[in-house]
Amino acid sequence: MISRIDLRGTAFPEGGIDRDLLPRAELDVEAALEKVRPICDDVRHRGTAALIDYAHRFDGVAIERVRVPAEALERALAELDPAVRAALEESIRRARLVHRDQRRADHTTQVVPGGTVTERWVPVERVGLYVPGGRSVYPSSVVMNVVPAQEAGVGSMAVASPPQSEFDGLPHPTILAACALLGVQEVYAAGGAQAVAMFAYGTEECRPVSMVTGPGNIWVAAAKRLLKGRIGIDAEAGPTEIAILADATADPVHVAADLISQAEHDPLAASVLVTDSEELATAVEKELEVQVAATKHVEDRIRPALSGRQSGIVLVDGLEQGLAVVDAYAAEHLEIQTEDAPAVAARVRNAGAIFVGAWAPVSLGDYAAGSNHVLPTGGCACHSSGLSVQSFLRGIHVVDYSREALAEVAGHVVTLAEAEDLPAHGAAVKARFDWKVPPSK
Ligand code: HSO
Ligand code: ZN
Repeated sequence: MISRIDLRGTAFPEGGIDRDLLPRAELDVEAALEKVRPICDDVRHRGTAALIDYAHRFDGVAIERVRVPAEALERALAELDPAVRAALEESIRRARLVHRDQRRADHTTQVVPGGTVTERWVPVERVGLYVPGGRSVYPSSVVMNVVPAQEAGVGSMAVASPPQSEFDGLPHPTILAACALLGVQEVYAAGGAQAVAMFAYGTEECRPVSMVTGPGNIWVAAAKRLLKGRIGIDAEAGPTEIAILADATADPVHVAADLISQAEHDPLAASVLVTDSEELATAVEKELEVQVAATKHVEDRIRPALSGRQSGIVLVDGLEQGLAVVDAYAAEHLEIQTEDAPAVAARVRNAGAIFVGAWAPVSLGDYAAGSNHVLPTGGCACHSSGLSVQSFLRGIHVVDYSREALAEVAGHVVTLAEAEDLPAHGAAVKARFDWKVPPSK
């Protein structure tokens, strides 16, 4: 079901191995851009009327308004299964603990006597959070988007999720209940590119936002890419990925279960095992057959995901090569199931999140570790981080210099301005000293 890539005996170059040797799904967001452009323009010009038309065309529902009434949110919370409510509350509590600790304090650096630069952290004023609602209805993703925004101090927040025909054109009730539980009152029944356009341009019902975050399908990713600049966005979220670096000490039952857990998301999901143990590889292959047969979503997602060219078992000569492979792969989620897992985990450079040892499966992080599950995919973990409080803050440099402090450096400013052939820059300093610039020390 899952293919093998044997890198044993391959020479690993100094700068790391070629990423193209490793399995990975490709998502052609570029090709989707031209399709979403007219949709975004239409929402820009016709607002709510366009959103109602798209709800009909893409979601098969007739709606009269896009904003979800407050009563619908209250009802969804009242009707939420108490066990799901308790689990969501615990998930929120743990996420708050972690994200609260991410808050940054303003910091002032005294550069010279009388000259300071303060880095002031200011939350984005208003954000739009996209929550998918097609194949995937994830109230946990509401938690993972809303909690960091709230802990960053974002004052105004709106959620959009596609209208569902079986729920009278409202978003899925569990999504609504999660919003209500988190105190989010502004929710819209809008999905796809049109929802991102609603947030970016605003409509009669929805005030424009400064930033849009949250996972979504290829249309959502394309709209975010198209409207980036007008709005800030988080990293584009592609199909989910799990990589496991394991040695002979790993339990094949756990390894197989964890590979299947993320394959369950999407036929394009990637499950990659990197190991130096041929015995483990064989045991995991056998275990996958057994466990896959006993789970749900087998034919539509798990089998295609595991047998797709984005998944595989990579055999390496040892831990050093294994680390080189997982660093080159830069997985969204990386599990370390080896001897002395904390020491191995400490050596990993590239991963969205690292799960250490036998008792930290990715599913724990998906729901209730306290960590965030909106993480960089597609190799972006080599340059980007997952969603955090920091994602919703801007650092503003506040420059405060006295006359004496400016005088001390004025000569250097004038010199550099002249070197760049920008004499007016220098003049702005000279004018303050009656054009007689004090020489810099
Ligand atoms: N593993 C997904 C998040 C998720 N899992 C939501 C379950 N629900 C991407 O990190
Ligand atoms: Zn998951």
